[in-house]
Amino acid sequence: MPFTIDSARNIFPNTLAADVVPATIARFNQLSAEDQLALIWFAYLEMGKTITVAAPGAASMQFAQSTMDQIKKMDFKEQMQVMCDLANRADTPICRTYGSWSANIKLGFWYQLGEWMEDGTVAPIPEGYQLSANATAVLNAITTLDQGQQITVLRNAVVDMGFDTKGGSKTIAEPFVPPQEVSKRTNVTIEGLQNATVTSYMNNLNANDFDALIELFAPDGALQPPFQRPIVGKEAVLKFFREDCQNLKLIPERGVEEPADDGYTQIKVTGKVQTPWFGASVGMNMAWRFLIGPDNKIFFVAIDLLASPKELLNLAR
Ligand code: 45D
Repeated sequence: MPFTIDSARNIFPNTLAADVVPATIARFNQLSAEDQLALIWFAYLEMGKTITVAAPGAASMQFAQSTMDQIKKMDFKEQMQVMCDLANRADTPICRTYGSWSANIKLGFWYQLGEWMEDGTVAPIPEGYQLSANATAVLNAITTLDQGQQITVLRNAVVDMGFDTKGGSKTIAEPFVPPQEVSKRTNVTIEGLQNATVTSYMNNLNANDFDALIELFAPDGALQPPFQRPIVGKEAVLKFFREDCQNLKLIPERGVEEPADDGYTQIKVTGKVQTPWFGASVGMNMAWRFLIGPDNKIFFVAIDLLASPKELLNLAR
C-alpha cells in the first residue's frame, strides 16, 4: 500500500518526544490571564539567570512598531488590559494585529514589553503578586524541564496568544534575509548516514536557502514541526520556511537509513538545533524522521523535540 501523510507520521514510532511540553501548555491555558502573565514573568526572570535572549533587530520589529508605540502611550491600567486581552485571546484590534504576526514577531513584541516592564515604561507585574496554587504548580513543572523544553513552552505560550483570524489575513513576518553566500556555507556530517537529500536539507536550511530547500520536497510533500499537524504541499511548506525558519542552526549528529515499502526510504537523524534567540547557549535535542520517495524527494519529514538526551542515541526502528 502506498504511503499517505497519515501513515508516514508513524515511521520510527518509538521516538520519544517531549510530550511534557504540550501537557504543560494545556495546564497553563487553564489559568486566569493574570496568573498566565505573572507566571511567564517569573519563568522568564528565572531563565534569565542562566541564559540571555538576544534582542531582535530593529528591521525585524518594524511591522510591530506602531502597536508597540500605541501601548507605550497608554496608562498602566490600559496596558495591563491589553496584556490580559492577549492572554484571553479577546477579539480586539490589537489582538487581531498580534494574531497576524509570525511567531518571531510575537516573541519580539513580548521581548520589548518585558524590557519596558522592567524599566517602568509598561505596567509591571504587581509587587508581591501571589500566583494561585495551580499556577505555582505549573511554574514548578516548568522549572524541572530542560532548557530546550522550557524555551519551547514559552514560545508556544506566546504563539497561542492574541486573536486568531483563521487565515483571514496575511501573515506579517520579518523581512526576507538573502541566503548565505555559497562560499560561506558550512556542510554537516552525519555519523552513520550518507544521504544526499538529507544532507542538502540540513545545509540549505542552515544557509537560509529556502528556494533550494523546497526543491528537495515532492509536490505533495509535508513537514511536521514539533507538536503540530503536518504542513502539506510545497507552497505551504515554503511559506512556513520563509516566515518561521530564518537563521536556525541544525547540528545533526547521527542517523540511520532503511528501506521502506514501495521503494521508499526511511531515515532518522538525531542532533541539536539552536535558535537565533538563544544561540549556542541552548541546544535543543531533536530528531528528524524523513520518508523519501523512489525519486529521492522528501515525501514527509517530522521534526520532534526529544524527551531526553538519552533519545539522541535511539535510532532503532
Ligand atoms: O505574557 O528542520 C513577559 C523547524 C511577561 C523547521 C513575557 C525546525 C508577560 C524544520 C516576560 C514580558 C522550524 C520545524 C510574556 C527544524 C508575558 C527543521 C515575555 C525546528 C509572554 C529543525 C516572554 C526549529 C518572552 C526549532 C519574551 C525547534 C519569551 C525552533 C521569549 C525552536 C521566549 C525555537 C523565546 C524556539 C522563546 C524558540 C524568545 C523554541 C524562543 C524559543
